[in-house]
Order: sequence, then C-alpha cells, then structure tokens
Amino acid sequence: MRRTLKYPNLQKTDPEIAAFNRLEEERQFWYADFIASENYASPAVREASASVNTNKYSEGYPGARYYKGSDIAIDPVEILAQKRALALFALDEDTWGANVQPASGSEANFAVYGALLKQKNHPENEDVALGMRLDFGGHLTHGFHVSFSGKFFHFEQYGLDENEIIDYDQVEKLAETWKPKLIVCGASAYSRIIDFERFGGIAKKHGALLMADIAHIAGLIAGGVHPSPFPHCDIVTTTTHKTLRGPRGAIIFARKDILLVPPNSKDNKAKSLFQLINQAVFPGLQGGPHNQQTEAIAVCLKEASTPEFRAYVKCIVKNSQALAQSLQKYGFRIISAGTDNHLMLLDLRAFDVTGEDASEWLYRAGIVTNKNAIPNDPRPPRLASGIRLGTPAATTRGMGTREMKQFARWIYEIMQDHSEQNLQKIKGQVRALCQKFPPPGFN
Ligand code: DSN
Repeated sequence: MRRTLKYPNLQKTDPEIAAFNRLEEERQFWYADFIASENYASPAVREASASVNTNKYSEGYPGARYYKGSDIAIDPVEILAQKRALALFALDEDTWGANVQPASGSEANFAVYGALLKQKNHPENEDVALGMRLDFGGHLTHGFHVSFSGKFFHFEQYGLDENEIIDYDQVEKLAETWKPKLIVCGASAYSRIIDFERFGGIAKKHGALLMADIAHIAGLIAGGVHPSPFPHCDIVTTTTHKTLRGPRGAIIFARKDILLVPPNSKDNKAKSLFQLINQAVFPGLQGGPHNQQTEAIAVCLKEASTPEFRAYVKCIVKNSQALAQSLQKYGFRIISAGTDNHLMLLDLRAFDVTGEDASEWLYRAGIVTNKNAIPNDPRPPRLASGIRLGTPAATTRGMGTREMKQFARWIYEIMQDHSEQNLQKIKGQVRALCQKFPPPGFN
C-alpha cells in the first residue's frame, strides 16, 4: 500500500476537497499519462506554486508596481525568473526581454496579437496574420474560427503538404498574397522538426514579424534536441508546464531592438517590441500576476538548465521514437510517418475506430491519451479519427524504450479487443508497471 501525500490543513478545513486531492494523486500514480502536453512537475516546483507569494498583489513590473511591498521577494523573484528564462535559451539581455506573467499560453498569444495587430474591420485596414490550421496540428489560438484569435483577428491558415510536413511553399504563397504583419509558427500536434529558418526567411522576405509558439517543444529546445527558433524570430511564446516540466504558466520572449508604432496609437510613437508586449500583458490583458506561479517558473527554469534535464529530454525523444516505431510494426499509421519530438499522431482509420472510442478504451485500461483530428479528418472533432500520444510524462517517471514497446503492444491489443475483460486485464498490468515507476515526489 502506498502512502499518499499529506494535506493536514486542507484535511481539517475542507475534507471534501482533500479527498479529491488524494483521488487525483492516486489517478496520477496508477495511470500511465501519454497526453503530450502533460508532465509531472517536481516537488520543488509544486512547493513553490503553493507558497505565500499567492497572497501578494503586484500589478506592474519589477521596480514599477502599483502596490507597495513587492520589493522584498516579489520583484527579485520575477527578475530571477526573467534572467533564467533568457539564460536557458542563451539570449542576450540587451536584445531580448522575457515577460513571465501570462497565466497561460492562450493569454500569451493573445497579448502578442493585441500588441501587434489591427483587429478585423479596423477603420485603417485590419492586419493579416498567418497560422497553422488546427486540424493539421496547429493550435486554437493560431486563428481557429471559434477561438477569439480567429474571431477578432484576420488569420489566413496554412497546413501540411502531401507528405504531412508543414507546407512551407503554401506559407510562402500566403505571405506573398496577404502581406501579413505577423506569421505564427509552432504547433500542438505536429511530430516533425519545425524549420524555423525557413519561416524566418519567408517572414523577412515579406516584411512580416515572426512569432514561434514553442509551448510543446520548449523543453526540447532548451535541452538541445530541437533547433532553436530564437535566431529567426521576433517573438517566442511558450507555456511552462509541458516538456519544460514546470508549473502552469507562460512566457513571452520579445526583441528589444525592433521598434514599432502600436496599433491604435494616439501619438504615433514607436516603442520596442518588448515594451509593446509588456503593455499588452499588463495593463492590456491581466491584472496582478500570479506570483506563486512566477516563483515556480523560476524554479523550473533552474531545473531545466541542468545536465539531468538535458539527459531527460534526450530520453523523451528516444522513447517517442521507440513508441512510434513499435506502433508502426503493429500496423498503426503515424501522421508524417514518424516523429522527431515528444509526440505522435495516430491515424486509427485502418482499425475502423474513432479517436473518441480509442481514447475511452485506453483510459479504461489505465492509459491516458486524447482524441485528436488528423489532417483532412472525415470525422467531426468530437469523434476524430486519431489519438495523440506523447512521452514527456512517462519519461519523467523513468520509463524507457522497453516500456514504450510494451505500451505499443497494449494499445494494439486494445484496438483488437476492447471487451471489459481485456481492458481490466491490461489495466492490472499497467498498474503493476506504474508502481515500478513512481512520479517524482509520489511515494
Ligand atoms: N491543450 C494543449 C495541448 O494539449 O496541446 C494546448 O493548449
């Protein structure tokens, strides 16, 4: 019997919530997490995100707050987080700035759009942006029509070519046609290396700013297993809780040496890109920053700068490739024929199974995934023809290529036989495996 974490104060004040915490902890322990965007933050990160910094209001930025009392810890911690963010990606503080306040990746992206783009139907002509289609692996906030990104801003969308690789020629053509102010690259369900250099060339040629959303691959870039976007981009956004393995939160990196007149400016004064981003985050989008999260981000950035983290991200990719190759041997089609990063998208049509059913059966067998549209999916998103799998969380538990091959086999067996009896049998085996690989800080 394992010992669960203790919540003595919560237990006293609100036993109902404490019980849910224990249940969730049990779930995280006994289930194998293959959701590509999830991970297990370290106990140090979790301690930081539960700190007394949650008590403090500090609207503004270090040295320029609207509330007194930020000088002792809040300012130094935010400055440390900024410095560590820049150092992790080897950025020069004179050229780049880091804003560590956005509460999420979506908010970070909206801050960028608000800072740079004239909205749809703007009297002085709306600005155009390019983003990758959601059903081709992009993200809701890259211009999807039901997201405010697509509702408020004019996005044109690019996709994948016939080999299911980003269609860089299409990006080039769209840039030529639309003369976009901003090109957004980055994805949430794309398993190949992103050619940031090619995007940079297109942006430069057509006078566009280039933003990379590296939410999924930030840890891989920090650990040196994916090329860096920074030499080619003007703005880079990321979340901090995926491959970076930190708390929920986000960072926006922006260049200080690019001057722009902001949309809707009254005085036509040019400001640096970083200034515009800062103003868009606060006071544009958010009030007081979540100081306990800023603190936890600082901790995760320190962890991500270690040799152990570099070794960890190498293992993520090794595991991902082992899982993909084993699944291919069992007859699964991987979108774009393989993976270079932490994730893969499985096309389930050969098994005549929807992503909805497959993810439900897998969950009942203790394997947590998400249904996902595949390129040109004939099914609606609520059913989908694919599932997305990622290895960051399993790798954090210490699982290796042997375990990945075992999971491929279980996934195959579940597609063949989803009787309750078989799902329960596999669930028992998954639990036994999970017990051997406790997440960090779980007993
Ligand atoms: N929801 C995240 C993901 O799963 O990729 C992106 O926001």
